[in-house]
Amino acid sequence: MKINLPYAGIVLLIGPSNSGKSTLLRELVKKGDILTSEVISSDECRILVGDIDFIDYQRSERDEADILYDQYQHISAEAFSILDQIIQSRCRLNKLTFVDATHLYPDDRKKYIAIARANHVPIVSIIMDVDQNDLLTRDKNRENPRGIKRIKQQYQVFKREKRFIKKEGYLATYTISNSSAVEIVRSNNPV
Ligand code: DTP
Repeated sequence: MKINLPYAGIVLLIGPSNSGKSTLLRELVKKGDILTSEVISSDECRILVGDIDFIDYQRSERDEADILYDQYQHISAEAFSILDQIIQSRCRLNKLTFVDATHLYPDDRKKYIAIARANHVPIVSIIMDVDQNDLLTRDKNRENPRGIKRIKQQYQVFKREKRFIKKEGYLATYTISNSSAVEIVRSNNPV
């Protein structure tokens, strides 16, 4: 699939855990289609501010799970605050930025549509549409599995949301399930 990208703005990856967002972006960097500095990921921002990218609170007993959940929420809030500031700066500098996070809930996506509008740059979405069974199989083989419950919850939200995404105001929306078939075409026109 050919994906046309603007010169500057935001490229929002959308998909549950294990849908291959980071893998796709890594492949594009490796092919030389995009720069490492053009990718900003919520996991990396969590590590930058809180030393971890994931806390598996769902596997703990109730009291401990509550504490771990709170910890994860605090780290995530700080991580997204940094992430959003970097995106805003990059938009002001007329740079292109790929945002690697799940963006499953409408408010998560609206925030970036608003940032793009406020900075007069376009926003494009890339939906990673992968079957639940594949998501679960990939989770089992992953170094830090996100857990069956979490993947199933995320998939339910994704299934409900995906039909609305196209109408949210993106310059273009691309749906992909196989990252190896992606061809990137970038605009050279800075206006
Ligand atoms: P998260 O939101 O949890 O960071 P993601 O970025 O959507 O997840 P990753 O690209 O990090 O997903 O991939 C998670 C795991 O799935 C990893 O072990 C690699 C595997 N994976 C990703 N894409 C594919 C694919 N196309 N085929 C097989 N396995 C894949």
